[in-house]
Amino acid sequence: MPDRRTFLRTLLSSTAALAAPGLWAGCRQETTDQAEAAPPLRRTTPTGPTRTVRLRVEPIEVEVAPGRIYRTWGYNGAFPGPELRVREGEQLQVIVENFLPEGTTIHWHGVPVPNAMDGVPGLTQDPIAPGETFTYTFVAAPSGSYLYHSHVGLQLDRGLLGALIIEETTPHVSYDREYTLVLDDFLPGAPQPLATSAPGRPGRGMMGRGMMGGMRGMMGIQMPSYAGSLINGRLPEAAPVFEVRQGERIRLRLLNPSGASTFRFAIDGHPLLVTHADGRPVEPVRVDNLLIGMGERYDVMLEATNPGRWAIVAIPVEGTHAPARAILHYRESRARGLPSGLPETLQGRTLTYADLRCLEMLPARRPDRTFHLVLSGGMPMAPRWTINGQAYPEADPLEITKGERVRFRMINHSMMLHPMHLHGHFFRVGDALKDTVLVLPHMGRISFDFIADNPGRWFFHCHNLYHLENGMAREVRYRS
Ligand SMILES: [Cu+2]
Repeated sequence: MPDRRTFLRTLLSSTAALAAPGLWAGCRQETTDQAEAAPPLRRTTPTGPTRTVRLRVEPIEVEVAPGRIYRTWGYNGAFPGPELRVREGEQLQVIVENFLPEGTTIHWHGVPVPNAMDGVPGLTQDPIAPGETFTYTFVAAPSGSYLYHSHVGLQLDRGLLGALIIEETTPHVSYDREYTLVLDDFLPGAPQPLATSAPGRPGRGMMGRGMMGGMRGMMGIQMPSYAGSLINGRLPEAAPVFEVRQGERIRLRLLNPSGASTFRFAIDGHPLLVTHADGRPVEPVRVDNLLIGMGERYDVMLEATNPGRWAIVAIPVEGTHAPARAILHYRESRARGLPSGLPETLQGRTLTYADLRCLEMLPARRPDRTFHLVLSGGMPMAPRWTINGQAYPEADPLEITKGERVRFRMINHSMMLHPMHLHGHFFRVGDALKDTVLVLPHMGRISFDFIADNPGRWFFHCHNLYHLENGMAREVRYRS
């Protein structure tokens, strides 16, 4: 039996391995027969034991840097919330107790759960009232790196977020050690809705930093007043240290549950071998850095072959808040302190969606239904963010029928990034399966297809919390 590293090499070097029955099927030339033979991504019957987790949602205090206390909300006293880790196929039962002064829900971002477990207030459930308890139950499948977070108002930007890891039974890549990196923007106070200001007059909640704030407001960029960026809840002054040994292969799970920040991520001295996008396995692709939007996840493999103490950075690409920093430290290294400067790998090759080749399938066929969706907003005096001119909840549902292949074609008429997220389904963008996709500003276009195989009332929205809160969302509704 070859070890997993040998298996990976075989996979990379041999197209025969890709075509082996029951192993992997390339996602570009599939037939309907092959699609039926592949294991379903969505599962309703558990193949493992039930795991029960209790989450207390409560006001907490956390130390984001030495002596810097952050009063916020969290799960089980922690920010980010505790990492939930289960095996693929297990039944996950999460008992949520609400100790907040207002209602809350939990959304299992990326997991195609049954509709009633999706945690969207007004669509799939009423908020869990203060003092009340609600139990979410679903099969933990398919494997992948996911998020859980509140879907009520701006609560996500108040610390109600965490990582949900569903471990593979048989990973397609081998590694010696793994770490989870939760990238976030740091808002010291309670989040406030953003008001769009008149030209030249920075408004409340805007990046009110003199001329720059006003300029950016005029240019259609609206951001909350973030005081920095975090990795695993820590500012650079308390940068987390990820220890490795020379020769090890490290799996990093990069998650971006932030309120309004797309990050450019890089590690000095080390390229990144991208192995999963939004939890779905891809043919490993080597890059120097990557962009990760709100709601997106990437798993990357790192070969620890360059001893030292290296900077890990996540730089916000919109807004003026400072980057997040962490440290990659080789046990053999005597270096101390926070590596200064920016990684040279920021200058190298950036991952694009065209680089991603999924190892799973969506049947190849023409769409049965296509929606053309124009994303707009950020204009002075017009605070709404819209899809085809409508702002949720005053917006028509996008109606689909079970069994259809549905195509969403999006164009971004605004000056900000929109990470568009579909609940309850994976979609195919290029040759990748994802659940969140960045639509670039200034007339950026992208389209994705999905199979309508999970009936219910599903949310489709921008994962920039402030765009969502100002209307950039639709219900995707199955006709009964
Ligand atoms: Cu947006």
